[in-house]
Amino acid sequence: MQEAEKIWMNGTLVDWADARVHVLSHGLHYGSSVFEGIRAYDADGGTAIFRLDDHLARLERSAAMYYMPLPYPREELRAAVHRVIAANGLGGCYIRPIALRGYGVMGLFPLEAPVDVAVAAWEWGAYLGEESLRTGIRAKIASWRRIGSTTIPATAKAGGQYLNSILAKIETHKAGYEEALLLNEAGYVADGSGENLFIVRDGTLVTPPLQASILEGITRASIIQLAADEGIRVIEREVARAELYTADEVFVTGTAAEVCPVREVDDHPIGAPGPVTRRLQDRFFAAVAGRDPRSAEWLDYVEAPAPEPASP
Ligand code: PPE
Repeated sequence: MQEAEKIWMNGTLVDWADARVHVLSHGLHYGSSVFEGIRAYDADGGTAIFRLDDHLARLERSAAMYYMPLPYPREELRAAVHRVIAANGLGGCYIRPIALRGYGVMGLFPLEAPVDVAVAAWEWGAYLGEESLRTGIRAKIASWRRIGSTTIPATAKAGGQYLNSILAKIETHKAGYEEALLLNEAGYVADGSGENLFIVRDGTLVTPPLQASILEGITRASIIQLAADEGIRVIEREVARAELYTADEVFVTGTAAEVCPVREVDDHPIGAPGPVTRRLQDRFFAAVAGRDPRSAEWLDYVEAPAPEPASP
């Protein structure tokens, strides 16, 4: 990974190499952490963080789901994100806030463990490969099913649940594909290992609903809004596996993956990237780059760091 210099950890900026936790931290053993992925973009007018407040709200909901008190209020975490970007002199970057059950207790009852919070940021280019956004990716349905919501709530973004995505990702990577798509326990399409999914059928955008065991993606919500704005009909409904093979277009969305066309599913070619995907990609990338006043409220501009006091 591309290292930066400083990480915000439990209230202060520390050197990248010093942002450590104890090997007996609860979160490491049992996956008891919650996290976010946020992007900032080199926008007209400075470095712009995309939907920061929505990401921090989701972090709070994820923590609440696991009875984890976040020791820092939203305003402080918001300031931490700004501080990390400014201190590292970053423009476009990926931001990873994480809260984990820390060191102090073992065993499955976690409520006595302290909660550690960190915010890191670094440069992270195209998640699914340099060419992916232009030419699309090859995806395969994994044999592993998405964890059902009666097992682990899909709407909370918690560390442990990613073991499910990791198995799916390794399996499809070994088979030579760029991304794994997962079906839910009922056999309908849920999402990608780290993205939500959309198909286009006869000009209508279709995406699995929250009940399909998906993460409530912020990029997904943005695309739904942009599509509605473009006059494109959007339906949230169950999607059958075979619909992917005959769809006019398929694309995936996520903070890391952005808006990425899928050009093949299970070796069925799909005409990618199609006109609807292109239109929504254009709207999305204009919005994140501060080139569309209609989406201005989605951006938080990073204030330049305060100048160092002059030494006497
Ligand atoms: N589904 C899953 C399973 C998922 O992990 C993500 C984000 C999404 C949907 C899209 O959500 P949103 O980012 O709010 O639009 N995946 C994050 C982690 C990626 C990683 O490799 O780490 C991300 O994109 O930041």
